[in-house]
Amino acid sequence: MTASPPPVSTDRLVARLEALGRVGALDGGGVCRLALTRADGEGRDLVVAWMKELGLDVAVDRIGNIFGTRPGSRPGPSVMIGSHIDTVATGGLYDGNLGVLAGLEVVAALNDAGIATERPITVAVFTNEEGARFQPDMLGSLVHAGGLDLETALATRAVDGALLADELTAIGYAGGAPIGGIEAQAYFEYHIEQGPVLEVEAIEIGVVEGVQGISWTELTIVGRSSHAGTTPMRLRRDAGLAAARITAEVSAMAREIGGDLVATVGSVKLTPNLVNVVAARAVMTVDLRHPDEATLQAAEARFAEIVERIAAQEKVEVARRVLARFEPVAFDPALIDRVEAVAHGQGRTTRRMFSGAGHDAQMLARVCPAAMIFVPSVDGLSHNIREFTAPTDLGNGLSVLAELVLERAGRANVVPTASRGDA
Ligand code: HGY
Ligand code: MN
Ligand code: MN
Repeated sequence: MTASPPPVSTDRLVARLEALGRVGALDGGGVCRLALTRADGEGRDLVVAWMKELGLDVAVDRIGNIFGTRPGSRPGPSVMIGSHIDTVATGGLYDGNLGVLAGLEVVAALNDAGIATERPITVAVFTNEEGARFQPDMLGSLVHAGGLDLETALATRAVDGALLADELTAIGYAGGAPIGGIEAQAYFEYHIEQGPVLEVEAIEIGVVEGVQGISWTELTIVGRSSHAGTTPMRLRRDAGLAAARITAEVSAMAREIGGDLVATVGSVKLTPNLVNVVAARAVMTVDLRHPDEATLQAAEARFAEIVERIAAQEKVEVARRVLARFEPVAFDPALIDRVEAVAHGQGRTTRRMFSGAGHDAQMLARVCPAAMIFVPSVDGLSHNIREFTAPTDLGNGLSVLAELVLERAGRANVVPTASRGDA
């Protein structure tokens, strides 16, 4: 049975995406709202203000997750719509923001149409989904789902040395609500694909079956600084060379194993990082991902062998620190079927797919049925200031989300005191 959704407004969604995109806007386009920075705090303030305008009950938990709840006609677990508004340093308007602001748009449309629901509806903003400043990624939703204890999370150090607890307090989001206090009966996350598949295949809606496994490792390579001009190659203990060789071999490994395996060295910091000094130290990150856990473990074993061999050859010491390790996650089959059926009911083309990116939905899947809706990314780009999804595509996913949420929350007979939903 479909629950014909209230008329949602893509224009109002785009207006909110653009308004939020002005917070932390980069010269030349794009957004930088790294988790728990002042810009993230300002973005949170804007979203909370919109939540209050929509008449939502706002709660902030102790890891800074924000929950805006529209009461239902009967108490009980919420139908939760969530994502994140923190970005990478070269972020776009849509990654994460779309899922949160589409949730607000669903609420606004219900308010405008005077539709009450039986179940409460909660729009959630999870802390530090990106993992760019604090690791692991999806930290806030992981704590919410009971996968990381609060004290450990609060004690996390940022890549810039700041303490997570201090940063949370500094932006005013060290909330008092208990972790996991708002229970979800189901969780929907609407997100851009961030890859090329939907665009290349000209498909409108991605029906996401799950998220691939993620393995993040930090290597600290210690060699010995020496003079670039006087030190013969055979006498060097060059941390920079070791990092470069590991980078090249990990990438070659991914290409050799092939299939869906991806390997990325996104960060390399050399010390002293000077033109005429053989690097004493290199701190680098390696991101490995694959949809199959056994294949990911095999890649990790190969990665460890590469590091050991190169360390011996270059006479450097290497320390490893796991930054994140999540096994592949499968979403709820019944909910996946509903995403597909609702999209088809609205005349949309679909294809089932695994997510290459991590998402808060993979953590919520630990505590309730979860599913995701994807829409195309132009040129498959994300984590890039040119990230773009056309308004038509934004509207397609928004309508599917609205119908799924109303179906799950159930229409109630009472007419709530609606508030205007203007952006
Ligand atoms: O890294 C990821 O997949 C996500 O953007 N945190
Ligand atoms: Mn995201
Ligand atoms: Mn992201």
